[in-house]
Amino acid sequence: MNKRLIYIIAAVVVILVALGGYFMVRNNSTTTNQNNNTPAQSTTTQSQPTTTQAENLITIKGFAFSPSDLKIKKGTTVTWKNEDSVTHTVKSDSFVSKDLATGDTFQFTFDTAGTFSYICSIHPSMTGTVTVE
Ligand SMILES: [Cu+2]
Repeated sequence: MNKRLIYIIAAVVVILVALGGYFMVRNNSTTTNQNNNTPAQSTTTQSQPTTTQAENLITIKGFAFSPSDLKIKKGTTVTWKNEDSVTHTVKSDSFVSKDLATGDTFQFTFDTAGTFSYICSIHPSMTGTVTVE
């Protein structure tokens, strides 16, 4: 009789330990998931510097330069990107690009202060200005 009782108690203890272990593992994995969420949020915040780079980008779209009046500091490189379906150019007294097909870019570094007016030599009604401080 006593031996049977000991076996039953032992069995109950084993089941309780097993269940306890199961719930502990479950709680741990939940905590790990919460930790994984935190770095993902900070990655989203890091995408902000992209806006700063775009400041020196002039897009050519809809037969217009955008922004048409860009202010920069001396030594800054400006990039023009043609996003139109037709070919455009960037032409001024100081710099001239080749024919820019769709997706093509042109870069110029402004080392002297002043106001630089430019046009598209194919469509002279397209005008823009870069002011270098
Ligand atoms: Cu043009």
